[in-house]
Amino acid sequence: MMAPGLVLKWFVPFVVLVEACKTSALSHHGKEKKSDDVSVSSLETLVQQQAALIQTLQSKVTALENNFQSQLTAQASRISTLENSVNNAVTSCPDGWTRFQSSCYGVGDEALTFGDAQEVCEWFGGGLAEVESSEENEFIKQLGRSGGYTGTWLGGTDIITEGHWVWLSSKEPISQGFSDWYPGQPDQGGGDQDCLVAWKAHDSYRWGDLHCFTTLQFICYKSGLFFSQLCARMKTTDRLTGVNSDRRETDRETEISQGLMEK
Ligand SMILES: [Ca+2]
Ligand SMILES: [Ca+2]
Repeated sequence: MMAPGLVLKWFVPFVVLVEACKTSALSHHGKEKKSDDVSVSSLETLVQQQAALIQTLQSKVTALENNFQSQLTAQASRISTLENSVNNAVTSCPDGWTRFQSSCYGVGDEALTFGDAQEVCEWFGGGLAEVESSEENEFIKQLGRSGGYTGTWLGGTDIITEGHWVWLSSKEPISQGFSDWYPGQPDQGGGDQDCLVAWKAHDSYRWGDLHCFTTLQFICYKSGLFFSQLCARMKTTDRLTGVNSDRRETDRETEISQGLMEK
């Protein structure tokens, strides 16, 4: 049996050693926990930084989109202005016709049936006016008001299929685009009202249907003389600038263009 003194001699250091190990273990565990806390904190910081970066990028993308949209709008406006300028510069109408945008409008002052009116418009390379926009409609109404006519024929009919109104030249349904029917029209009033009229009594020339053999004044429409006028201007410019021998090739190109246009 071990002597008590010897027991104490070995037991006390053993207890001290065990306690030291416990302390060491706790200390090590604390370091791990601290290390985990640092990692989580770093990740949170990183996530916050990334979120801020995404927000910054989104703001830049939005700014770019707005800038692009405003530039697009500005360019569209410039193109529209340019188109109008070109149309104004090169569109000309026959004497007695009135230009609106790139088209010409002639008022038939003599009262004719719808069919005769269309035929007269065709003599001039056009047809009865077909309305595509409220602006054009207002322009045409004004032509009627200027003459004080009871009504003016326009180029629409449902003579082939009752109720199916189409434009004469395009054969497109009137219902697919702009229209200005007076309330209650078309009404086939009295039967067989198959031709389109801008009627004075309809709130100052809103549309109605009417018997095609009624005789009325009429509005003709034809395209502006864009290409022929443009070619004439090119030739005039050449004459004015005295460009002849130095531009034989260009003249040749002009001749080819004219040839193509005449076909
Ligand atoms: Ca009808
Ligand atoms: Ca009617």
